[in-house]
Amino acid sequence: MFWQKEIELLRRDELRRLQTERLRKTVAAVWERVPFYRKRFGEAGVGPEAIGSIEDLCQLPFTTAEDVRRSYPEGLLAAPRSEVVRVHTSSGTTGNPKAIYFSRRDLETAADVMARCLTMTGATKEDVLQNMMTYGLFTGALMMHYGAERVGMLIVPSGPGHTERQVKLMRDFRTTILHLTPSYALYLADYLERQGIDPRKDLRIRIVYVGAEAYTEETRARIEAALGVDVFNCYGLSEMNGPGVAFECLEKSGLHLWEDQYLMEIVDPESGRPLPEGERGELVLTTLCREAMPLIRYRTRDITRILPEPCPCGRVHRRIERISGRADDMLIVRGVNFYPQQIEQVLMGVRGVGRNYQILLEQADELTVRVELSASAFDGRVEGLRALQETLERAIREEILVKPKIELVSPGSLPVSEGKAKRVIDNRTL
Ligand code: DLL
Repeated sequence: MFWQKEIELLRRDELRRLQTERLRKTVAAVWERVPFYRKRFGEAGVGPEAIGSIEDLCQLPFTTAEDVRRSYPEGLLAAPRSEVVRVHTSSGTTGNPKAIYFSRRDLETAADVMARCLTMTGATKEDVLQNMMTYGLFTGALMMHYGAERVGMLIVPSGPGHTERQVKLMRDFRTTILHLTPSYALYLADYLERQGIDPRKDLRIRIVYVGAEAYTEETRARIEAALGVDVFNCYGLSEMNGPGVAFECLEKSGLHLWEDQYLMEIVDPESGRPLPEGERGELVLTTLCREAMPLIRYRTRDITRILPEPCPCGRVHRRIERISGRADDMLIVRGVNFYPQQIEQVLMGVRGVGRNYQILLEQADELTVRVELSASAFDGRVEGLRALQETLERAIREEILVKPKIELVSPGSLPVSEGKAKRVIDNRTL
């Protein structure tokens, strides 16, 4: 099903023409109205006249998260304040958050793009969406909310947490779709199992939208199996409208990135050098339609690759692979580099492992992985647990080339956060 069929099925040459026109307009707008960009372009020795086609994009300088953070609280506004109707913030690990502004038209466009995503997965106005993301400065809940409203769904704006109440709401309002983080989805699955609630019989959920955190295919498989639903991956970031920048279609094999809205590039995360299509690197995005706060060549720090093959669903917008992690999240232990998701991938594929884990880094580069047991493994005998411990030690060492210490803990005993999961605790001092 399509929401904006004429755009979703645009021919590639038509899409290119549209992108070129929008890019030139965006570059001219930031040159004229954003002192930050005029200065940056000047330093790089380029101006709007240098941008004749999308191939010329690489002449423009990058924008980094630090650039956006430094512009707080005014933001990199390209519209008069009187034309701006919303601000969202995205908190970094340190210092000021990033302030992202939207005009009325920006919000309208974002709602339509989100409606495209939802319709693409088979959702209709008959659905009831329980929005379990955080409402507020975070874009996660509100942008989904407006998209679902545009489709005409009944929305239950429950926000996260209070799992007992969530289940009551699901029952009372006959919820068919959930929107939540993967870590909360795992927790919910665990909670239902502990309460003896069978989601297939007792609830009506058929679709789950999961995003805001990196997670693995193994985690998706677990959520689908536990809840008896289809899980679709939703990617986005506040700097680009929040959720719905890229979304999976019914094929569930890569996420269509809406190329009429964003120009994508993949660059080497170290050097910033553009990489050939198909190679894995850092995703860089340029907004094509934003009025209030356009961003040029924004370094997302997210690692992925473009899947160049056409999608059987017919949409021309190219797909990206599931985000495998953030360049900033890479861990270095005893001189070896790896991403936390590599550990998750191993854990979620092993029977006996429950639904939550924590990675601890201590002095002397000691790596400990705390793993919740599944309910059935927890009731098992000690010998079984020792074997499980050895299996995990071996499998993780094979994957990341560092031998971890495995601590098995009881189901539900590790902390669950209401927002994004915090799974890595690094107690090493430099
Ligand atoms: O997390 C927007 C969002 C909300 C996306 C709800 C999807 C669903 P920020 O707080 O600005 O915005 O964080 C953006 O989260 O750069 C990625 O590192 C990570 N991220 C978001 N979605 C995914 C995903 C929202 N599906 C940052 N897979 C991004 C992996 C994701 N990482």
